[in-house]
Amino acid sequence: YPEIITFGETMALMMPDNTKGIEYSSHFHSSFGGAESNVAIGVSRLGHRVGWFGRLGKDPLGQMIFKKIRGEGIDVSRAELTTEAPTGLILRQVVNGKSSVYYYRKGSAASFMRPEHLDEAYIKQAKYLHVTGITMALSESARETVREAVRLAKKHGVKVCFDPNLRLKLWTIEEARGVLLDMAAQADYFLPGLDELKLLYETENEDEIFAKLRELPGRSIVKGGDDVTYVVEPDSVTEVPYFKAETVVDTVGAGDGFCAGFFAGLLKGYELPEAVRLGNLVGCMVVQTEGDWEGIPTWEQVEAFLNNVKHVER
Ligand code: KDG
Repeated sequence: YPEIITFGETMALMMPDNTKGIEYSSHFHSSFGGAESNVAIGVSRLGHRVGWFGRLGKDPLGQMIFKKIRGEGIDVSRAELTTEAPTGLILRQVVNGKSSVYYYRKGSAASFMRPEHLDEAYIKQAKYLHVTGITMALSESARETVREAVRLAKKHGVKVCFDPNLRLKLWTIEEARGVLLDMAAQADYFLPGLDELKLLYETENEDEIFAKLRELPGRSIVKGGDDVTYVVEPDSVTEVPYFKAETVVDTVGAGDGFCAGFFAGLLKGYELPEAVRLGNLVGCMVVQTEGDWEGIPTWEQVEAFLNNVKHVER
């Protein structure tokens, strides 16, 4: 049985293999992406049992995603391929060093997710449930599904981890604010980025932000500080320094890599700052590779890095 369960929308991802932009490209690299499945891939590579579910279209893109997620050793027994609607698609380009995404996901299979799709017995046996604000932005029924999953988790003492993952291409800050802050107040671990908090709390003042976080019942782990991640507890704020990336190739997926490392740390029984340190390390490794999840290390690679084991070429 999975130690941690996550669910959400995973989309096919197409990206030009150059920097001319989508409009002028005829060759595309095909992959897939979704914040929750990125996290699941990370937790699995770091040596833990993880379940991911969501609805995919019963179409070639859905089949591709399903097989690849399963191929990462993730339990997909509750995922469903449906003829109800197609698999969502995301196009991404990097032009002049600026990364942009274009979504083709309105009316996708995942947006038809409903509370009835949840399996209480499955959620009940996990230690952690991970949900994100992206799912809450997809549709009213997907939002209700997140709320119901959290209710079930709480009923059974499963700890709730919530990453707001604010996506302003999916909803406005006015629509998102109340929904995300309400969920933050229910989480055992709230995992926002500092820039998201500035928008959610409508202030640039970090002391004010930390004061608000301290009022939440759970712990907050704040990503995206200048060179630290913050652990906010009722009576303290701890700074956990970043690892230095040699080269930054692609920052997308860094937050998901962080979450994966952090959850793996929790599952290994680490104290909070130590789990955050593992999150920082995984995030640092992800930004050095192109792609959302491709660069997430295995546990062996983490150990090799920490023990300064030299790479043997041949
Ligand atoms: O965190 C990376 C995700 O943003 C990416 O994989 C796609 O889930 C995604 C989204 O909705 O933007």
